[in-house]
Amino acid sequence: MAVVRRNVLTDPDSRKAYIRGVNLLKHENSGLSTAAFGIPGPAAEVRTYDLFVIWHAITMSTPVPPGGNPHTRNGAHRGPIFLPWHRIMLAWLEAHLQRVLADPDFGLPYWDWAKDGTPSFPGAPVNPGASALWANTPDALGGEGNPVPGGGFRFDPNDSKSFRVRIAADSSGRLRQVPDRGINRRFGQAGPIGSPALPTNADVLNAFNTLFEPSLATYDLSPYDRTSAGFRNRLEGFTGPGLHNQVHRWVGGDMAPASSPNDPVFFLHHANVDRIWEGWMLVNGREYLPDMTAPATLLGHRIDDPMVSPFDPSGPPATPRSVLDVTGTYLYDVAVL
Ligand SMILES: [Cu+2]
Repeated sequence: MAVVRRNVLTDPDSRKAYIRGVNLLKHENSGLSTAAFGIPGPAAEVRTYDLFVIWHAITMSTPVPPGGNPHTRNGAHRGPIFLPWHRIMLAWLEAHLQRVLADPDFGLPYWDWAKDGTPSFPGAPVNPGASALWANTPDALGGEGNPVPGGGFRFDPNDSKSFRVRIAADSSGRLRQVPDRGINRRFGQAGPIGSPALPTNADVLNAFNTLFEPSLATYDLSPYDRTSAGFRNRLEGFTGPGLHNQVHRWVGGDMAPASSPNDPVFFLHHANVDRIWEGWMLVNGREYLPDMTAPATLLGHRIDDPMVSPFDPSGPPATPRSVLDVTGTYLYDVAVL
């Protein structure tokens, strides 16, 4: 039976369960150490939740092809693999949450950020930071600040079970152990790494408007990198208004660098990105490009390629094709269109 992924703003039960589960995974030793991942400093136990931070940062700094520039294309971003790679990442986290919550029916909730970015009537003021998502109460994510002052992931130096960031990427993307600290958020900053606004409902709908932009009917296009036309890059945000990238920039702080899964809103954000991709496939078919006739320089991004840096080497090799239809595993309560 497929689990249902629900709207985190309107489903307090899934929100509370998510907060509880993430805190459990933050406190659970994975059995792996920082040394196993080449992270400098004395070997320290890696918590299960922090494995996701490490996988993300390492894959993001792995160029495709090898020797290339990870800012042009890497093992998880700036290419067609972006959506399948994050789909698998979310499925792994969801499975771990189901385990620690002892609830096989738990579905990862999603954050419909465009709802918070859209005025309730034309010309009305928009204040996404006032969304109930960011309340400083234990059943919400806490607001902005360094560290965030409250919420279910508040850092308490005197409580070893409280949420704490232990590993983070430096400005060059390399992972470092950091003294235990809380999450940092800076909403709506201007400038090149910030964004004063969230995407709007119109921005999301326009990503489906193939009359306006015919390439949006195609999943991805050559050269399959950060310069491509097509739907994937529109949703990733290097073309058009910025969708996925813009949300990272609007939240700011720990959501900006390669270690962005340090902020648990990462997974709620990416569940919504995944929901938009699912909506695109419902309209345009479960189509993926490139196929295996593409050159080997795209290894890791072609439809039957195992992904670069798989999450769990003991699991079956994940390929884009294997995650195009996940309707037997999970469904969204509301389709995006
Ligand atoms: Cu990512």
